[in-house]
Amino acid sequence: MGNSRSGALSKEILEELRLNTKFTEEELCAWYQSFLKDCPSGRITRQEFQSIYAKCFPEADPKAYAQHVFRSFDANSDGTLDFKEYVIALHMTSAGKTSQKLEWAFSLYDVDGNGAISKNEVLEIVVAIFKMISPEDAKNLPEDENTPEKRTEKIWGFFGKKDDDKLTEEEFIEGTLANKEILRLIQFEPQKVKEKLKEKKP
Ligand SMILES: [Ca+2]
Ligand SMILES: [Ca+2]
Repeated sequence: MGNSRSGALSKEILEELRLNTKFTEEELCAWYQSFLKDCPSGRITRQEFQSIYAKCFPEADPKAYAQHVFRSFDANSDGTLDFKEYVIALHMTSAGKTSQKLEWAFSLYDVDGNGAISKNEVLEIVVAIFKMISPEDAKNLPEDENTPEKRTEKIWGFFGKKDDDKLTEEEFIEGTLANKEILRLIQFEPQKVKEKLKEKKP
């Protein structure tokens, strides 16, 4: 950790990031320098993360969604995002393979982190997603998915689960890969946020 203060990435972290993402050593080092400029502490706090979302969605209420995304990125649950968590998160949600994106989606939906998704957890995330949808776009949603409750019913129905059933990670990923409709319903593509976060790249 001493290394991060001197402005260089430790060899271990660099190597791990190089193996797990498509970024080169040069890219990662340059990126780290600009990350430190924006976050001199080397960490993004929950509040900072939320304010990025708030700037991107001034018309919406992105607080709940930002909280859930932050939780899913904070791999060691210490309440901050360090450079490694930040790079892996960006890689998984933008450049990663579909299976990596779905692994991330699973962790987003597994709100209590117990390794399974309940119908209530689906509802909790869908409610957060709905707060991000502008009233204009909400008007155009199909009748059977224009409230969080209806959309949750539809998602849960696709998985063929009873109300008290749980979804394992495997079921979640297989179901989503097999059915494009589920994929469409579970996601909110925060394109603007991704662009905003990527601006930190050199
Ligand atoms: Ca962390
Ligand atoms: Ca759970």
